[in-house]
Amino acid sequence: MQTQGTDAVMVTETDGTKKRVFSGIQPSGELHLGNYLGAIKGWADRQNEKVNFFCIVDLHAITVPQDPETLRSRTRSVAAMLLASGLDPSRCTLFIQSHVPAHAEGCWLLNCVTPIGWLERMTQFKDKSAGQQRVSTGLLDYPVLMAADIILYDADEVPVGDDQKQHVELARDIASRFNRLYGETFVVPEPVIPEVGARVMGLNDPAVKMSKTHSAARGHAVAMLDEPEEIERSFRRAVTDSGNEIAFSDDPAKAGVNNLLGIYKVVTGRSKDDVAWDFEDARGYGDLKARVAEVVIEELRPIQQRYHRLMGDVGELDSLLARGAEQAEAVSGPKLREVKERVGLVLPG
Ligand code: ATP
Ligand code: LTN
Repeated sequence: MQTQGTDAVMVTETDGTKKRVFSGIQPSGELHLGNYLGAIKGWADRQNEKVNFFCIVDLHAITVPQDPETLRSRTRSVAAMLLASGLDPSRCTLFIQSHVPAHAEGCWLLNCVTPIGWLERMTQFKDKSAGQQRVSTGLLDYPVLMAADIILYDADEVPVGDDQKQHVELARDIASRFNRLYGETFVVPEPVIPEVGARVMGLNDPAVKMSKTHSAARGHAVAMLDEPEEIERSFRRAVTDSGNEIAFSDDPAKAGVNNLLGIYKVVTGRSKDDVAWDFEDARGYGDLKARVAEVVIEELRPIQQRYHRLMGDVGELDSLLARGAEQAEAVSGPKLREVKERVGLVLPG
């Protein structure tokens, strides 16, 4: 497939000085504040500095059972939410993973150089397969597909929450192994983990990361589309401790307050010291919770408005995603051909 139009060239071209960034998000549930603060906001904020590829990883989502219609509508909904959160198609390539066949094909080629023991050791595989009656081969292979996503674009940096660091390290191992076996082919990527916001914890249990998987539990997550009253209620119910000290802390007993301060810090973009100043006059945890809820509501309000506008024109959304897939194909397609050549496949004439 050829890249068409000037837009496509502008966002994928690199003069060699700008780093390439690749990241992905699963359309496996309703997006929440953890996804936004730990991933999406950072992607949007840094679009100008790098050459960016952002992928909605539907092939990863189906490694566990999904209802087909729900998956389809969530995939579009995630795309709209990413755009509403500030991803700008003129400054990044946003696309759906299954629209670019190089990802699945690349995964197969990389499978053939990946020792199975590397996959059996992955903590996400152990967590997601524990206690399940049926575990798909896809779930075990998940990190190899993720490695293909990243290294087919010669990504230098992979911004992710700290839960995904092990997968990026595996992508590094796979890239290095392929390079050793077949000669220099791939850039070895680095994970980039935001310091605060890397792990937003559940409001109902600050020992567990906020996740789509647990979103159904009452008071666990703030969904990106929650109404202001719902957001206030979730923060009001947030689990804290029996003390009254409002300070950042590594003490597990203070994890609830630490989480609330971390959320406030990332949303407002202030330093830790400034956050401490902001709460000097706070009247207890009730006040802390109300103020955090307020900044979150104000952050989400314009995003929600833009989201509803985008979802009102699915045709336009689909054509944006089609353009993204063309741009992605223009980069990953030639890389895939190089990989095939290196391993000894006959390329179609
Ligand atoms: P699941 O429950 O299906 O694993 P998830 O909510 O963890 O989903 P992902 O699709 O796995 O979300 O993650 C998308 C991005 O959001 C990743 O970069 C991930 O690291 C980040 N992320 C997810 N949850 C959090 C969180 N609680 N805090 C910070 N970042 C997060
Ligand atoms: N496994 C990641 C999603 C993901 C991804 C990627 C992230 C799939 N492919 C490539 C970064 C780069 C997750 O669940 N957050």
